[in-house]
Amino acid sequence: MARSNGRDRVFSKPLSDVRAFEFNETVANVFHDMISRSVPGYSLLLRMIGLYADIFAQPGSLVFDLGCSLGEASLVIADQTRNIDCQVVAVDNSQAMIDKCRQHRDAGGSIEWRCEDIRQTSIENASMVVLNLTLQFLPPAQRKGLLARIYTGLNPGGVLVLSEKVVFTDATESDRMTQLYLGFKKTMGYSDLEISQKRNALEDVLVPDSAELHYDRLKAIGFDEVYQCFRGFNFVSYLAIKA
Ligand code: GEK
Repeated sequence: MARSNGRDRVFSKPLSDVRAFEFNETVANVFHDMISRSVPGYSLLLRMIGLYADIFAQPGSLVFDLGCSLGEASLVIADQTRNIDCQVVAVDNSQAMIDKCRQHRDAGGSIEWRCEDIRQTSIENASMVVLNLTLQFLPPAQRKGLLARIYTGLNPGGVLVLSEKVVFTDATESDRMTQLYLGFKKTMGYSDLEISQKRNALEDVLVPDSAELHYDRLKAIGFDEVYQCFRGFNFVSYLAIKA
């Protein structure tokens, strides 16, 4: 698989001015390492997405990977559905990410890579939609609208996979999860400086919702079954099924 294998050192040197985080070429070049060392259970999440594709992808349908970054989930889905006549549509609004995805073309012949804002993506005839750590980057007020469009565009029996960083309403749980997540990042080789500079860069860029809000919103939109299938500290993943 064509992949960027650089080590993430984006925040390793003291920065006089920590700018808002962007998915630019510098980040795209090291993104596999960055996300693998920053999201507890990232590789398991990808395996779970493959399993869902195996169970839920329908012949003749579309499978959307919204905010695909380097296309890791898309490649897993394409591999899992290679014997099913379905089309994977992978969307990201970072040109740097999509340029790298297009290098995967040989590996994933059935993937359509689109540089597009997911708020503009028309969702229809979908058996599966993946928002793996993407919704958290949309302005909070626009999240329900996108989820509702996804629900409308899903075929009966279709699923949404929603993975997110979350915040906690209980102060004790919030402090404990922050402590554990900090510890996790250190075990993954990040320094205190890297952790704090990245946290500053993500302020107002990655705005997490609470787990309760996610669950209630998915149910309010109409999803018939909503399951939290994964949790790693302050990261969760839901499987939301349209009957
Ligand atoms: C994975 N899903 O490896 N339109 C399109 N793309 C967007 C938008 C938008 N409005 N906002 C953010 N993005 C991937 C990981 S990363 C998660 C997803 C992270 C894109 C953004 O460019 C980036 O590539 C991705 O969403 C979020 O399974 O970095 O924590």
